Amino acid sequence: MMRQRSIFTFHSWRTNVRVRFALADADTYDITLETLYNNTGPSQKTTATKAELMGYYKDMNVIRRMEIACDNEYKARNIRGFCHLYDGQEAVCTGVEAAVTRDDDWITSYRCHGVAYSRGCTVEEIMAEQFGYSNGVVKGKGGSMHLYKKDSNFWGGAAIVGAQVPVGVGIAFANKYQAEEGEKMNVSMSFYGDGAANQGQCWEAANMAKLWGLPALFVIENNEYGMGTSTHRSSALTEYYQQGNIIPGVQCDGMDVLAVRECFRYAKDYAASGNGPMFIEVKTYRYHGHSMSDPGLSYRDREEVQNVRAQRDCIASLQDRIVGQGWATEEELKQVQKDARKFVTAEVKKAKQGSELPLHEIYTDIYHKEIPEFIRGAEMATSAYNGKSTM
Ligand SMILES: Cc1ncc(C[n+]2csc(CCOP(=O)(O)OP(=O)(O)O)c2C)c(N)n1
Ligand SMILES: [Mg+2]
Repeated sequence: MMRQRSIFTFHSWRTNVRVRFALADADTYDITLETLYNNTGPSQKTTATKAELMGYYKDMNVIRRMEIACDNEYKARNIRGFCHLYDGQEAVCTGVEAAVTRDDDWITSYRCHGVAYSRGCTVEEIMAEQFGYSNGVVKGKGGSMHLYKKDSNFWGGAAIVGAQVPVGVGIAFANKYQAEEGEKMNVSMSFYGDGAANQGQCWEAANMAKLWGLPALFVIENNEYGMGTSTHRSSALTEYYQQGNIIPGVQCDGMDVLAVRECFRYAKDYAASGNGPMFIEVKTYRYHGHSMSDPGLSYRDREEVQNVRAQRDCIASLQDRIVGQGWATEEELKQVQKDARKFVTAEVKKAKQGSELPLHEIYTDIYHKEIPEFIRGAEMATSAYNGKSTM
């Protein structure tokens, strides 16, 4: 296994200085981070305990197995509709969750399974949601793209590209509005893709966030493609963390869970302390095609994917660190992988024991003061007038 060095890059337009900071080699976890602004930037070391690393390793394996289970269930036609998988990107959600608290808000795109797991949704709930069953995280009413967990301040799962970004900034506004004077604020993190990053609504939201000094993090998960379009074909600027103009930006290696964690510890503190927003670019990669209907090989070749798997994979590089440190043997880590697989299989089984909600449930969970008279379903059989089927 090739060892990767992890890079933090901080960019300040004010000083127009770009500094690259290398994490120390994989078997030590100290990182040296220097100034971003006014010599007050992240100058710290990081240490990770065995328990932390083993925890991240387990979680990342569970997410990967869960995504493989989604793939299988989709192909078996037990999951229908849109389904976007997150394998390859596991270090992002795992590292972020390790850095922030659940009082901080998180909103993301349709590629939301990993985030939902990190925010505390069970695998059973995530799978059942995709089966359309009532034991799903939102009772089977949302599906793959609309996972939520209100009690962990996880606000979805948005299917419209970029739509979550202004909503996330609205949440940041609420956080500032409701915060006690002088106290640290909860931050609101809007995650979006490289394909969304040049949308007008993202720029507008960033402008407002800066203008009003909101505790907002603009987090671009750069997995190199928006559907089948590579970043180089769609974006004049491919270093997305520089998009903020006068908003500072941070770039981190999204295939390194510790780099993600440190990056978000820093960014959270920056935004929570009243310094305003920050742009973050997390450099990651997705192994699957864009969605289940995309084999993912017409715009990139097999070799590219294989190279990322061989050289940058987030689970393999963490494994390398743990073994290098002598905290576990390869056999022990293989056992963790086996356990994750067994666990996910059992959760899928539990999920399958669920069932669909009755039809009248389409009248509930609607953001409307009174029960509406008419509900239009996908077809006549699922539409209803005054509670009665129109068929
Ligand atoms: C407003 C809008 N335009 C187009 C689409 C179709 N669409 C769905 S995903 C996607 C690509 C987005 O890519 P990116 O932001 O990089 O996210 P990723 O899928 O890589 O996570 C597009 C164009 C959509 N859902 N919404
Ligand atoms: Mg993308």
